[in-house]
Amino acid sequence: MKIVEAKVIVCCPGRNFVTVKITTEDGVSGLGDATLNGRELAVASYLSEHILPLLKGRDARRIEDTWQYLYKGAYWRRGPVTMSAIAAVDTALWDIKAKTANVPLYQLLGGASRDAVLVYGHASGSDIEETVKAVATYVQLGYKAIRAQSSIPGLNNTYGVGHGGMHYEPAEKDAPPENQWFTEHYLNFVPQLFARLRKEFGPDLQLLHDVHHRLTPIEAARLGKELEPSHLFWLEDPVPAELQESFRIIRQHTTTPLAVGEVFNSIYDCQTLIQEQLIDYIRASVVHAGGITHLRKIATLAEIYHVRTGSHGATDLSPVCMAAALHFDLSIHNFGIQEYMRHTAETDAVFPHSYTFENGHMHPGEAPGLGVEIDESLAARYPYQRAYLPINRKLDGTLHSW
Ligand code: KDG
Ligand code: MG
Repeated sequence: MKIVEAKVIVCCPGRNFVTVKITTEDGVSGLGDATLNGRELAVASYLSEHILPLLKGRDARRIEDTWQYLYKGAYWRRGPVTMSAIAAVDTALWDIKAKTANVPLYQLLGGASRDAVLVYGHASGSDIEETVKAVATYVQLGYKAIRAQSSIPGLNNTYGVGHGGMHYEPAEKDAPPENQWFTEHYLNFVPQLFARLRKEFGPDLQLLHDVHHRLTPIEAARLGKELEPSHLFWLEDPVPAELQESFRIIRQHTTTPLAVGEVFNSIYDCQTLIQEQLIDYIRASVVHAGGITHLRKIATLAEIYHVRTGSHGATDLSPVCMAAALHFDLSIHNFGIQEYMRHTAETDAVFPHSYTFENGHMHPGEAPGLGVEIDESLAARYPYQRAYLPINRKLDGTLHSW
């Protein structure tokens, strides 16, 4: 089954998305997401200049071999640009394989391990009481798990706080917005927020929080310890994780479960974290961690060490990635939770899909393949717009992790 066409589609229905579309000689097409927020055109160019010309004439059925060909064949390994590009091709080939077999992708991945996939939504507010109201809105919508973020008193802008409504996109046009950071304010505030949320919503609601890489290991240890009475589902990205060993310090001090991995692109980024059981949830995603083929290997390693998955699912991951993630989540045994940030109506119109949300859970649907398509003529009406993620500075001006 030869590949006859492979192209990259860049569009901006509210935010930028990079999509690969591969078509075979018998007219079956598959899609893959290659979006890397703030660096979209680097991946688009890697695909169109270096990868897509290699695909024509290849057998679309040879998914593992194509993955190895693109990974080992480049000589230069890993990295978010390379791995997102490989991921998109890999996802499109899985889509084609499942469409050809006339089954939803999860059936090829071993079938359903559960009825539906637990997801968490994002609630945020400008202070504690507004965040309580935002969490209540998600509870009313049926969510069983909710991430809570709040503005920090005294800081002009804080990661994770939306501008009202359910859609949040931190990237802004033309130049990176600037956030402010002061660790002591943050560390004093967050335990108060979660104590209030527990008091309001009781013990059953699953509560999550994203530190977004902004603490040192010993600061993260303090936060984890102080959050223990609030029984978080997880504390995410407590420190930047280039240094995997730094999690040993956090782990020695707290029983708050830890999640990490949304910026990882390879199994080698989380090998120590998993094998030393330094984390509880691995958040690597289909799009940034080499596609279904590579993410399955990460999940299998994690399963041996009692680490569960919790894939990244922010709005910069397109509906194509969301669909792929849901098939993956439904099928693997050590699934934990899936992040679900709703896309805007414009995005959903460009990417019609069969996945659904009900009662705090999602299902990928029963359409053959991924169950998501792209309306190319609608996509063409939304051309690419350069946008940058924010940067973060301490109050004295020092650049800090965002
Ligand atoms: O592009 C960056 C976002 O995907 C990231 O900031 C979102 O941390 C994030 C999350 O947990 O969804
Ligand atoms: Mg995060």
